Amino acid sequence: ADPKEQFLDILQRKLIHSVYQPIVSLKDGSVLGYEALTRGPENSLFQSPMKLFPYAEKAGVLYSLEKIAREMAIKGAFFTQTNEMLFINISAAILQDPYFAPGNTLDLLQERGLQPGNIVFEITERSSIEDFTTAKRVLDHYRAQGYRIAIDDAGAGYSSLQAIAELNPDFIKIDRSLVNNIHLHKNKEYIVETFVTFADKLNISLIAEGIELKEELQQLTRMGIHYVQGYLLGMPSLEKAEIDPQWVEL
Ligand code: G
Ligand code: G
Ligand code: MN
Ligand code: NA
Repeated sequence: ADPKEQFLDILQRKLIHSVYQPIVSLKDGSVLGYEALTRGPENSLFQSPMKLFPYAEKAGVLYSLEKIAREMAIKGAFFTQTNEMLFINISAAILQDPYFAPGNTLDLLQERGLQPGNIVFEITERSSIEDFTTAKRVLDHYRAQGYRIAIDDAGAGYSSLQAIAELNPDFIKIDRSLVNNIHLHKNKEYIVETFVTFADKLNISLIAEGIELKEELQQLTRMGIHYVQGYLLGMPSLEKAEIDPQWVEL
């Protein structure tokens, strides 16, 4: 069918859902929470979020799609403990919109007995934020309501450490390109070391992403990373991932 028709059908009938990938504490193996990753209908042009979100942005309906994605992420999430967190990706473009995250997010949370503190909004640093002042104001506004903020894909994009510090996030997620074979590349090790020092001074929690090998996990554990995420620990899934306790005893 025509892409436009397919896309409109998805939007109108809310034909998206999230899969959830665990984020694990290296201190005790507990699950900090899950990252929600949006999926469109299976076998459609828009199954991948990399098709879905850019199409919405071009069509001028990113805000509507983001709103539905948040709704479906919250409705579909499994919470076994009240202190677990749900990490939700948001497009950088949304930060230029002062009406982002309207009251319905709060209603959805309350329906499930959850609070803004259970939600972490992930903002990628891959696309540069055009109007930094507005973005910072929007983020400060959400933090004041109790939501938490993570800078996603750190080390891969355009943000300086100064810009990251200014946004004052609760979490920094180190991009998987830095994690990939970190045990074999001294340069990657030095960059991650810098993040460890920086995060420690500013009291920010560090999450390393994209861990696939036990050598990577060993290295990151030695370096003092707080939390880890990746295929080795758990795949994005509709079901709650079981964490293998061996990984935190390395
Ligand atoms: O698992 P994966 O192929 O889902 O994700 C591909 C990309 O799509 C990642 O960069 C991820 O951050 C992004 N993404 C996944 N879900 C969402 C979402 O709900 N909103 C936005 N803005 N991006 C998402
Ligand atoms: O941009 P962001 O970090 O939100 O994107 C997350 C993306 O990374 C999703 O597409 C998710 O499916 C993918 N992902 C999660 N864990 C791993 C991993 O261990 N290896 C790789 N290659 N991708 C991963
Ligand atoms: Mn992410
Ligand atoms: Na990321």
